[in-house]
Amino acid sequence: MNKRVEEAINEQIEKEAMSSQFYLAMASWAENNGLNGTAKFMYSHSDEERFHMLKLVKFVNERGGKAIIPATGKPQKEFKDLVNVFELLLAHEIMVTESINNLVDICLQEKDYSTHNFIQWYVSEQLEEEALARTVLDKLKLIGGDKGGMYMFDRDLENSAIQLAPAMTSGSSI
Ligand code: OFO
Repeated sequence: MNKRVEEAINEQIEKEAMSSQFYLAMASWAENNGLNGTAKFMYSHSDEERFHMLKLVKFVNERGGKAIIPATGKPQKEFKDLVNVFELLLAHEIMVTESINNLVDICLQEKDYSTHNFIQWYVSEQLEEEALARTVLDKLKLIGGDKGGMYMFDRDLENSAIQLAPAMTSGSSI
């Protein structure tokens, strides 16, 4: 496997692992603050990020490279409120999108067209994740501090968490 591409994918593996841990910390915070729907959504999201990481690990190893399993730093454990949680999530996803774009760029420079093809799945995934985070943030801003609105929001997120799980398994095989 092309060394430069391998290194870039290993960096991406680390970012997906960081994403998984970050969303797990958000899930735990939400659970401790009575936001069970949000917690469920974040637990599913964390699992999804782990799936993204595993898919890359297997791809590198199957192509004759060596996937490096990263240690990740401790994610923050306190958040101001739900708006803060989703603002951080969106900022994180924007960073991940930039990283995926950089990976696409490296594949093209190295003329690694099969990896380029494989990475397109991540390009679409990032589009969806950023759009979802923006939609959620818009909703939260509309609700403002309204308690009834927050209750409904948390319940709605619980339902979207239920929808995330099948997409994770049917989207693409590892
Ligand atoms: Fe892996 O998609 Fe978010 O980070």
